Amino acid sequence: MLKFSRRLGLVALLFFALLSILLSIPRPVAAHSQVVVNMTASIVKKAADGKIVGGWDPKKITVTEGDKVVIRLKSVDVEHVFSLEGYNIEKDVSPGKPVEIRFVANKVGIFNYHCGMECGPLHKAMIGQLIVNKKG
Ligand SMILES: [Cu+2]
Repeated sequence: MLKFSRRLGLVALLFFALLSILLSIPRPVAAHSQVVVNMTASIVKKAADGKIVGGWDPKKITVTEGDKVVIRLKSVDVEHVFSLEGYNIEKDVSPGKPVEIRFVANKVGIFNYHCGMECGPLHKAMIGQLIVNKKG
């Protein structure tokens, strides 16, 4: 009987030793968040009322340094090329063929995106901005 309780004590000791080791293992720090942007591309045009319409939608993306950015891009009319300065990203998008652009926002600042393809007379107005704010 004594032998049995000694063995039980040993098992309990081992159990608590293991438990304390497991609890002392540092857990990974909260990962950077993922930012998903659903974006459409369309030819920039002058509407009937004179307003300029189309281009990238959204025209502004704001993230925090370290964020994982996913841009789900689709074109609603012709082929466009999403070109993001500073990050060396160029991605073709054709109507009916959505694409996904993934990158980590590891550079702080304001970066312009434009269309890398002559897509219409107001093609140069097809611009937007990625704003990467410093963390903390
Ligand atoms: Cu374009």
